[in-house]
Amino acid sequence: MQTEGRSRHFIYTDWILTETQFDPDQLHSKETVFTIGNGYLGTKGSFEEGYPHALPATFINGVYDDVPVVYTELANCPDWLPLVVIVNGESPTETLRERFRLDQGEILRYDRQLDLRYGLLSRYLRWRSPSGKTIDIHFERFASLADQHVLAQRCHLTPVDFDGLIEVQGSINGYPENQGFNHWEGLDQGKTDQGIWLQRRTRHSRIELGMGATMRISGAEASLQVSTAPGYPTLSTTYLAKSQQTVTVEKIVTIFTSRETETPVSAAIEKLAHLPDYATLLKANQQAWDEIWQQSDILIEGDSTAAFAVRYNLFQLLIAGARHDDRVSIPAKTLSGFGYRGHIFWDTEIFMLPFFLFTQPAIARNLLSYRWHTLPGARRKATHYGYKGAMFAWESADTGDEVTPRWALGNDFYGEDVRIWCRDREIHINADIPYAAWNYWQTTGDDEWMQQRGAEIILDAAIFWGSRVEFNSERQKYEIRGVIGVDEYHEFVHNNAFTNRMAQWHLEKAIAVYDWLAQKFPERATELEQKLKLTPEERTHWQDIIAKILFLHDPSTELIEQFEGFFQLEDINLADYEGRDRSMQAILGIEKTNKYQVIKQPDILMLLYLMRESADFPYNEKALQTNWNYYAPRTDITYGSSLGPAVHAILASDLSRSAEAYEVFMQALMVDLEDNRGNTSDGIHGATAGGVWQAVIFGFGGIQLTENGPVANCHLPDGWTRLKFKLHWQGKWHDFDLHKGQVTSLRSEFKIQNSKFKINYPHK
Ligand code: IFM
Repeated sequence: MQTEGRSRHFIYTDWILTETQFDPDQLHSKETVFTIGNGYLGTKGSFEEGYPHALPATFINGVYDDVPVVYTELANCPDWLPLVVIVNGESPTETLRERFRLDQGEILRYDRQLDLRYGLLSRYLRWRSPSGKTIDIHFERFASLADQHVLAQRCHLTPVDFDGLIEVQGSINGYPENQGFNHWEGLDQGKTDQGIWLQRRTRHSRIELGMGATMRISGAEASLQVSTAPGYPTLSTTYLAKSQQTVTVEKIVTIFTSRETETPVSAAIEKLAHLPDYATLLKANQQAWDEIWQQSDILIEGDSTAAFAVRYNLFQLLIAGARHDDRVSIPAKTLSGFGYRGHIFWDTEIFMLPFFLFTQPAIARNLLSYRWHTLPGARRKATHYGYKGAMFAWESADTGDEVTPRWALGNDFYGEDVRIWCRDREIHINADIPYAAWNYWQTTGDDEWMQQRGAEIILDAAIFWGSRVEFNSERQKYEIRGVIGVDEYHEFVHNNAFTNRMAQWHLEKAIAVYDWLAQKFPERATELEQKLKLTPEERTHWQDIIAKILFLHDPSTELIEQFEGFFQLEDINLADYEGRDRSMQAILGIEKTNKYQVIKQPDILMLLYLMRESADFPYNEKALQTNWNYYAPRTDITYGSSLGPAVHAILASDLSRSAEAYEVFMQALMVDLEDNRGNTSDGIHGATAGGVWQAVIFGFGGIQLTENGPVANCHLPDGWTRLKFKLHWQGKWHDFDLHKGQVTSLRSEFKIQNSKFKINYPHK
């Protein structure tokens, strides 16, 4: 049975998002929402025919090029979308040529649909031209999941009330821009028997790109013309259209870069020559998507908006995760926008990765291997700052060198520029990446990856901590001073509990990995000892840090101080600011915010969440309750970071605060569909999408990982009657089909008695 939800902007059915009205004011956010892709590239939902101020964009993962201030960015690639329809007069001599576009004439029907099941974007239009000719136009496009180098478009054209000439032009636009900056230099272009091709190269990184395009027409007699306007090769066809008769135009595009082949243009031309028709390509694409959804789908019954929107968030992750490339990761804004310039943050490992880990482990492995490939950059960063080992970039791109901009430029003529300190101080990422690598290993049992790649990540990043901590002889404690924690509202703090505990946890695991390696793969252990200059003294040093690192924790109440002096800061009652539409930092300013107990995103609570599977400090029921009571009311959850709401949803759910959990969950869930932070035009919030998956699985599904596999202890929100999904764990699929109040894992039939707080991953 199909269910339907509605919002201000959309109709949601199980798999299909429908927009029934075009609103030019939302042009850019909707370009993001209707992004399609296949893990190799992402293409925004811009219109085939163009629109004033539109920002069409296609990002191929890994295709970075230099740019001032932010160092490097994903280069917007030549646009494969242009498909222009021109309604001519009744004879070739008649001069009236009316180009279909939505800012002219009259829109009599408009439906834009994204079918998540197959990654298919379509538009159904009835348009009356300024001179009164009415035509039905149905566009369709997909980026093939079956073959990542193939992109396909189809257009059905049916004149409603006229006979006459119709011209269709399909082009590749070789002049794409990144906010006014063109990364491409033209190398060559041409035509073949099959169509047109274009060769471009990025200006600095010198990545070559080859594209080919062909067009086919059915339902009318027509020939193809080729025009090779510089940088804008075009195929066009003109036919005599008859009222009520449908003609179909297909445009197929192939695309390669020198990241995959030495001869991208030849590869594109060669592939084009051997491709079947659109319908066959579509079928292969559908089969590929069927397989993906079999593993990754979540079925929700009883809440049609959530049912669709959860799938929407998963879809956005699935089209961003590389299947065939382990040298790329997923940028914070996925492959769907210019925001953060395609840079990669902890968002990937901590928020997005778990979804892949439990449903598409091969993609998880690729994402983590990206960090292994970028270790040389992380080592350069450590050396630059005077530390040892690997210091992962806060913002990373192709090489792993730090690419966080030093300054954010002020908008107003006389305002100050803002120094961005995250590159220097937000170092918790150095434990977040090893945390993800360890969890990958524990969840998959992939010893091969661990010994070849994971161990090097974990050990070299641990060496960094060994050189970064400072021993305070008065306190007889190790400290980590001068950091930014997860809560970025406080920019220079000492002994942030999240950073200290994650570093400690990391060192514990580094020792476990080191010992495991020495026992199971002694040659690799020796190799790494030599390469990383890893000595027995270093191991002893790690043990000492583990034993003596400082935590500001009151064991009688379990309250943890977020960092030294946090409790002395001026307190704040966020309720006094009710009705605001901005973050507290925007209201108070950076300086003043630093002085208040107001938090941008869960920090202590994030730590409790990440440590929930660990038997020891600081996760226990009392700690969760106490710290929730203290920190949740001081967190700028709605206007601070978009990473916060999903985490609050999970913890609120654990604390049986169901209504609250659902409320914040919906903030995360609808962040892009409803553009509830007003910045969807910058791209999809990838971390939020990953957080949504975790909130459903670990929050509402109550999944815990026991020695016998994942077990559910669900607490479904009101209205949810069913929650169904599967998880891959230790080489087996575990199916869950949950109904309110149920405690079960279908496959393992394993029941638990409230053992939530004492569960360990199986140790190697
Ligand atoms: O990584 C996040 C950070 O935690 C909060 N600011 C935005 C970044 C990118 O999403």
